[in-house]
Amino acid sequence: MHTDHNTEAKLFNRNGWKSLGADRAPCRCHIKTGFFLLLTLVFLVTAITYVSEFSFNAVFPDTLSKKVLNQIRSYYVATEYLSARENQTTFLATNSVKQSPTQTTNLSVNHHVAHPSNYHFILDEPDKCSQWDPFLVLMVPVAPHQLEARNAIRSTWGNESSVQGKAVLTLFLVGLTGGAEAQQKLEEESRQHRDLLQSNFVDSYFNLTIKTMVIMDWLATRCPQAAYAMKVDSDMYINLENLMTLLLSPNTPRQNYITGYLMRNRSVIRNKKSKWYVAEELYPEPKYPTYLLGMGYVFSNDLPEKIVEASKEVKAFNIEDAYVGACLKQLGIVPSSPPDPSQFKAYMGKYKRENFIRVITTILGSPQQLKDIWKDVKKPS
Ligand SMILES: *[C@@H]1O[C@H](CO)[C@@H](O)[C@H](O)[C@H]1NC(C)=O
Ligand SMILES: *[C@@H]1O[C@H](CO)[C@@H](O)[C@H](O)[C@H]1NC(C)=O
Ligand SMILES: *[C@@H]1O[C@H](CO)[C@@H](O)[C@H](O)[C@H]1NC(C)=O
Ligand SMILES: *[C@@H]1O[C@H](CO)[C@@H](O)[C@H](O)[C@H]1NC(C)=O
Ligand SMILES: CC(=O)N[C@H]1CO[C@H](CO)[C@@H](O)[C@@H]1O
Repeated sequence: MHTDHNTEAKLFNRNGWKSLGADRAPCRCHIKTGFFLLLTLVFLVTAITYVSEFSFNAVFPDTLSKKVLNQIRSYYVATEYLSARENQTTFLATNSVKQSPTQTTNLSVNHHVAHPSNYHFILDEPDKCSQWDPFLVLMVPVAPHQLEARNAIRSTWGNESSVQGKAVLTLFLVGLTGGAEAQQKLEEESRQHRDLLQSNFVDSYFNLTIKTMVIMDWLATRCPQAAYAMKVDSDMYINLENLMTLLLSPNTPRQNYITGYLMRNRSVIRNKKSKWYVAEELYPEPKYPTYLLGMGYVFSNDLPEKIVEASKEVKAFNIEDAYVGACLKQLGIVPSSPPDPSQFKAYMGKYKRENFIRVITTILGSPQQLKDIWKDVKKPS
């Protein structure tokens, strides 16, 4: 989800959207400018409509699909949006988290801000995996207030406890809530569903790298028995049958395996206005190593422990999926392309049932859409 930086940055750099009118003479050109803008808009809408009939991945791998994906994502993260620029310093400081003496973590370990040793669980399900013995664990990072998204998942793919005879477990990870009342509600929800994990970092868009590393820590320490895990965002559709078929295939490695939507040769965004801006102090190289788009990536469950360990050597930055990519590079593990890359789709375009029957995962627009599509896909044909 942090990936469309390229396109967006370019668009902003060239003042394509924002200051078109301002750049072009402050004269009588208003009408002309307006007309030009309108034309651009009409063209874009037409292009989007046209392309959405096809596979976005195939037609516009790096430009328009990314922009659209971006827009879908923006709805979700808008409320959590924080000025990345002003908050880069958080990730620069090592040991920026004040340790309380009552904390269970090892106080002598002072890693960078994203290392999970800095945090502890407030809500935990430490026995869930020994009780459930899952083959696959779906780990969903979500903001505390996104109850609707959690409930949509609970009534769809999160409610599939067994797929092709293999146990599947879905858990949500949140950070700190804003206040006591929200915390109380969350604890109630936890008692009711027993599927919430909460860690004591500030829950924000900027802090998604911390969230991901805490997910890896939970898998490594509370669920080593699982064979595979998936980090999957709360606005995703998952076809568990297809995912299970991939995981049970004799060609799928049981170790050092990670797959999803591959991001190759991606530039780091240095435009300070971008949401995906990363300072050179945090990440000096101009390109990210190959990584998997954060919307949903699947991995053999030996990796979480290795990633947490490697992350001690990899300075934190705020692009969670690229950060995991940097840890994989440190480990010398190369992300795998899925047997059918079109099964990990950023954007599906216009709803077609047969596409959702074929795919493994794709981004949706709303929790309601997940419920609607789920119902439609599950109905006997
Ligand atoms: C805490 O971490 C230090 C340094 O990594 C290690 O030497 C020590 O054994 C750890 N203590 C505990 C209780 O885990
Ligand atoms: C989950 O599925 C079971 C049937 O398998 C159903 O009884 C239950 O209501 C479902 N839970 C939700 C939250 O939809
Ligand atoms: C990220 O989390 C850390 C640890 O809770 C916190 O100190 C920091 O303020 C957070 N940053 C943002 C931007 O939320
Ligand atoms: C990587 O991207 C750069 C432009 O940013 C391009 O010049 C180069 O050819 C690309 N390399 C590969 C292997 O695609
Ligand atoms: C501009 C901005 O959003 N700054 C945020 C940086 O992070 C702190 C928490 O560490 C927030 O309180 C600020 O609002």
